[in-house]
Amino acid sequence: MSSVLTIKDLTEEEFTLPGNAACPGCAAALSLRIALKVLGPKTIMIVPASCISVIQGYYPKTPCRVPVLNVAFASTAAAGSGAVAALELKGKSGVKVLCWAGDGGTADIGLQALSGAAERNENMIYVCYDNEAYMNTGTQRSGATPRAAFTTTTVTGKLERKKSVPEIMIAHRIPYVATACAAFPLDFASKLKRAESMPVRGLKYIHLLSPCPPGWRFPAEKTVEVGKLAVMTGMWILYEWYDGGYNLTGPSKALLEKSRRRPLKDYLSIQGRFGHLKEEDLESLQRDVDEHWEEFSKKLGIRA
Ligand SMILES: Cc1ncc(C[n+]2csc(CCOP(=O)(O)OP(=O)(O)O)c2C)c(N)n1
Ligand code: SF4
Ligand SMILES: [Mg+2]
Repeated sequence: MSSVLTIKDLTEEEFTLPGNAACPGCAAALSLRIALKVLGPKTIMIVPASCISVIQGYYPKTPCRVPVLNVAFASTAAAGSGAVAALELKGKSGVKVLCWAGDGGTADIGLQALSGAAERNENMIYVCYDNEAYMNTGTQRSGATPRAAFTTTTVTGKLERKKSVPEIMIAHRIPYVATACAAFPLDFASKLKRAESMPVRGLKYIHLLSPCPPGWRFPAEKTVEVGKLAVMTGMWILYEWYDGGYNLTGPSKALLEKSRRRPLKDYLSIQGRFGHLKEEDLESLQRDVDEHWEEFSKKLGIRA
């Protein structure tokens, strides 16, 4: 596997242009900018209904300098599979297919199409930008919304736990699965580069935590701070899975020991969506994080 990219490895050329419809502080728009710098102009994007479908353009304008196929909400991975097949039939090599879908479009309505594409091991990259709710339609809960978070359909806090799509993808035994966070763009860029340059054909999946100021209820200038806290508190673990084994990446490498992790409260208390929580709720969520790490640490070093 190649090493971690530095800022000098990213081209100064821009493939998403300013003046688009993203909210100030939108991590999804920031990450898309980075992603297209890594993948370059020979990329076809497949985008379902979501904030990104709005950001990539109100017809006839678009900020994206690559072709974008807008598809129905459930069909991202199916449409991506079709694009891969069409490119192969036309004998066009070197063109990358990038599916870029939200958590609603991935963890919920698009999951069967994604599972089918993973089982067929379609030769494409799939990024789920996870802002942990259906943001484009006004912050309804999704399968990826974390427990206790306020959304407009969980007004006293979500009761269920977050669904782990990366673990579901690992169960499909595709060549590459990783998590990333928009606040660590070079970690994300390195993972995309790895996914792109792997010699083996097949589906590469990256699950990108993408803080959303209006949906998570924090000021727009705090996007990177919130994303960093998600990782530093251990709420979000940065890892890769390939060749049957897990590796921690970025700052998560140093967080196996509980004492090195920031208290979860630091992450929760700066977001309005967790503003209703009492001390005992915070303690219960902290226990979830600690248990998750304990479970996760047992998988490290095992290759099967
Ligand atoms: C079949 C269908 N149901 C509902 C919608 C309405 N809709 C458009 S975008 C969206 C939310 C998408 O959520 P997510 O995938 O998490 O992306 P985000 O908006 O958060 O970026 C919904 C429900 C739709 N376009 N098609
Ligand atoms: S609602 Fe959130 S994800 Fe959607 S454009 Fe605004 S900041 Fe980005
Ligand atoms: Mg979403």
